[in-house]
Amino acid sequence: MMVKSKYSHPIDDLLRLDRVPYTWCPGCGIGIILHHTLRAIKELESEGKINRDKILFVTGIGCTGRAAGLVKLDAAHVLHGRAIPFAVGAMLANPSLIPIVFSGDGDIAGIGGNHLLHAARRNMDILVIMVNNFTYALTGGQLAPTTPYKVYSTTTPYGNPEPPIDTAKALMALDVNYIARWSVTHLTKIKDSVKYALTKRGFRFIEVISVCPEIFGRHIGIRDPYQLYVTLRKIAKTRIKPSFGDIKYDWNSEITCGVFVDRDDPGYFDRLKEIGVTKK
Ligand SMILES: Cc1ncc(C[n+]2csc(CCOP(=O)(O)OP(=O)(O)O)c2C)c(N)n1
Ligand code: SF4
Repeated sequence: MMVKSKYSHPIDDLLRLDRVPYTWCPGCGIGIILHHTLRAIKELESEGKINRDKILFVTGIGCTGRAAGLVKLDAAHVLHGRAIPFAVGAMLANPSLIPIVFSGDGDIAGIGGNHLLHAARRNMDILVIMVNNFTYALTGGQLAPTTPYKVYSTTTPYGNPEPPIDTAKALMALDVNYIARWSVTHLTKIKDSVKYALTKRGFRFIEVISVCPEIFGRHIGIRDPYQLYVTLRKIAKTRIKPSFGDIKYDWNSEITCGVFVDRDDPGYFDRLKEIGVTKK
């Protein structure tokens, strides 16, 4: 049932208001990240740099994945871990599309990790926004490859014995055009970064550290959303052009944020033209 509101919001026209109230828990960071992603689209549109009808918004499965059903854009809510290959396939069929993959850390770096790796290796012309809440939230808090060392999860009741993957840092080994990491406390940075990345070619990866008070917060003993934001604000340190060695992914000390890579190498479609598969 549509909930009518007397209030309007600048991104209302990019949202399916008939889906309100959304199912995200109070204090969840995903809505904030989605909001700033949509604001980036809106600003680019008002500057005449993007046509929303060309955007293909793809999510996998998870709390983050629910975003596909909430946006008023061409959107696809696909199999768990398969948002990247879906976006790539759609783009290969119609290169005029602007694919945005918006999904969780489990979806992108866990089950979809192999797709991530190879889309990055190809410098494929897509933007991937990975919402990292350190857990498989939708399914109740199992261990993700991104879960910090020693932290409780429902599948590691004695604490996580595995070192986590720093996804953004790992992608630096491949020649992609853009890698940035922010936290959900960096509102303008998220918006500006998405805006900038959408104007670039090649593979672009933005990780946003989110807060999940319901699952991850409970697992680390911080249920209060406000306290989680305060804690994250202290840990998420922005550094200007950090070197590989400077980048940290440690919940107990620092999760380095900032732009890690920004280059303009030929993307996959440029290389198709270069070898004569498609017209110049
Ligand atoms: C092939 C397959 N395996 C497992 C699942 C169960 N499953 C649904 S969502 C999910 C993990 C979600 O975690 P993440 O991608 O990090 O998203 P979040 O819910 O944290 O936003 C899993 C394992 C599934 N739907 N499909
Ligand atoms: S379980 Fe966590 S990630 Fe999922 S909606 Fe609730 S707070 Fe957000």
